[in-house]
Amino acid sequence: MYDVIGDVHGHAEELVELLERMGYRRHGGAFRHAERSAIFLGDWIDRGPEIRQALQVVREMVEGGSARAVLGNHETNALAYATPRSASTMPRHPQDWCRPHSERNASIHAQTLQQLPAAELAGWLDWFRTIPWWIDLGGLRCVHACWDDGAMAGLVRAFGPKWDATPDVIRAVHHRGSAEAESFELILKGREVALPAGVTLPDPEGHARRAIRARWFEPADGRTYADLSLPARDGVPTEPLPGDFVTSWTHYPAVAPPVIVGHYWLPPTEHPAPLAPNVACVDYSVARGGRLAAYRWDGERALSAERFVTVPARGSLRQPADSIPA
Ligand SMILES: [Mn+2]
Repeated sequence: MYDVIGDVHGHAEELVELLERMGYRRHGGAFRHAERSAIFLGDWIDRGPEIRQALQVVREMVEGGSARAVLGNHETNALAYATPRSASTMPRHPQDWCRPHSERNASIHAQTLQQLPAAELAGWLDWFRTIPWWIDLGGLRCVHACWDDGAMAGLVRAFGPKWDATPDVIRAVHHRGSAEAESFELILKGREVALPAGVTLPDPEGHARRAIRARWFEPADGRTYADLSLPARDGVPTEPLPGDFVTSWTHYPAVAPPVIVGHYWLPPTEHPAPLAPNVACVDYSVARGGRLAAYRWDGERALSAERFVTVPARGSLRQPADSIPA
């Protein structure tokens, strides 16, 4: 059975503590468990103090056969940051990269660029290329942000049943307005809801956002913006969602297999619970002084609050949330 581990963001010490708490021990060059294996949900890089060590723990387990992994948006962003928008001309401006080298994007990626020399980072990027964007085990589904059968089918049509995230694939999923870009955004970054005209909310870095992340596993009819906000937060309008939005909305069915995701920076708690009977999130914001979390899946169809394990961020006193570099 599987232990599904949320966003690590360079917090290797907490990752080792979590693995040890779940009975994993290092031998033969990787952490292993006698009866279980791990699934990592991506977002190993950026923000935290020990990015290299976090990557090493994950990669050793994947290569040693004691874990599987899916990519997070921070890894695909790192690939896009290093990929010229054009296959034939060298980038000359910040926007000539698939992920523009803007001040905001550079600051989000800064810890990775500082901690890993360029040649070393290139090696990690080549490894990221080989990692899938989702895993379907039949009874359990794992993806970084959102399970969407239509988006996944579209990517398979575009790239084949299994692909490496080559520079051409990265360019295709960053070609603005393309179906591939839309599908990629959906599964790696989640479904968003545009806020009413004129309304903005600050994102964690303080940038004004005109959309919120949405509970993609719930119906929208009769709901307000605040009802669909993931996580719930102050300032989200409590007015009903517009009719055209409601009619175009599709959601993950309640009868579909359980899905475990990371990505959502949920407010830390010692008592995590599933978001729905068939959806759980294991991102409890370790990189903002929260907790690193895992869900221990034993084949159940209805997910249970009792299956979460968390460890607190070690650096939470050293590094209060508002001092963490964006
Ligand atoms: Mn993420």
